[in-house]
Amino acid sequence: MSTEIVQKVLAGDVRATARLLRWIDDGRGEARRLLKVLYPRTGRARIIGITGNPGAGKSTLTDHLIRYFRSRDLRVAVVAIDPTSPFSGGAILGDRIRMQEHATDDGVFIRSFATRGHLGGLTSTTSDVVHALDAGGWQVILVETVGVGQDEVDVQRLAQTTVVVMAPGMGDEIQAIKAGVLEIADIFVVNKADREGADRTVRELQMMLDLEKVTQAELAHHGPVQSLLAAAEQRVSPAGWVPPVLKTTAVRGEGLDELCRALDDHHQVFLDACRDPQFVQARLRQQFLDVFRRTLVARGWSYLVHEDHLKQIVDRLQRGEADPYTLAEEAVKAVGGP
Ligand SMILES: Nc1nc2c(ncn2[C@@H]2O[C@H](COP(=O)(O)OP(=O)(O)O)[C@@H](O)[C@H]2O)c(=O)[nH]1
Ligand SMILES: [Mg+2]
Repeated sequence: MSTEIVQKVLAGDVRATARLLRWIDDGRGEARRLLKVLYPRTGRARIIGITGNPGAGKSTLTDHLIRYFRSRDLRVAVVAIDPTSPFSGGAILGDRIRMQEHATDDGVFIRSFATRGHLGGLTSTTSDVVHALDAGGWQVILVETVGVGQDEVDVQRLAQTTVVVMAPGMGDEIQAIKAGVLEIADIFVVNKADREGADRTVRELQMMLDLEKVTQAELAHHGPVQSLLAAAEQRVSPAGWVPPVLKTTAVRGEGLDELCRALDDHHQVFLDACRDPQFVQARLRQQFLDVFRRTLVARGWSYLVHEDHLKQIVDRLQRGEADPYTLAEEAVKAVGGP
């Protein structure tokens, strides 16, 4: 049964792919088994992240990008992680009608997922979704996320190129620093250039980018675990790329040529960087740490809910028999696993 779905996913079968993505999203063990089989077929897709606050214009831009890549005859998949996305039916009618243009094109695959927040640290499975699509031969994968949560930042680390979309007068600028989006952006887009304040937002961004360079240079000295965590947090991106700040008016298709050119330029820089084995190793290490962290947390959590383990621990705490540090270490030892 599972070999059949694997074959279908590899052949780009839309229904089988949709089923696998649902399994991934539901966190079914079966999905992980299939991902293991699919993994050797990954690594071919061009993965582009598009992140920014709700309403910034991500989906409108994505719509143009789909058309751009389709005009080059590439198979395009869109993964939207955004409860307000038109793909999930949460937006105004006009957007949804516009998206239907792609519904009849079998070279386009669009799926949306709701953000789930940080349920017990079980972070998003979006990278698994991307891997499945990559194995299925989708040549361009556009991942639209709302760039505020850790989940989203995690996803964008997987992307080869990340576009951060902002709109003037939305308070995006402050948000940007908070969510660390400056660090993940390869290209900044100030959309809604038809609105007042676009030039000011561009200027402010440019100033913040200059500041960022300074703070990065003075990153502190850490112990080995902190260094590992810091490395896991940091996005691996090609050295020497200076993120451009572009202006677009997505509703009118203005500035899109420049955006597409910047995407292609960055893609080339990324491909060049991949000729350096150390760069590839850094990316692989990061991908592993992501899977490792999720495996660890999932194992730990299922141990706690299994056979009332958590209750037993809390009972012992309540009776004053042990401290939480010792109990946590004992629990970790017990988790072990095959
Ligand atoms: N004025 C103006 N509105 C835009 C522009 N781009 C998108 N919008 C509108 O802004 C709203 C949100 O766009 P959407 O693409 O759904 O944003 P998302 O939430 O970031 O995906 C929609 O009503 C769009 O039509 C633009 O360049 N100028
Ligand atoms: Mg959207």
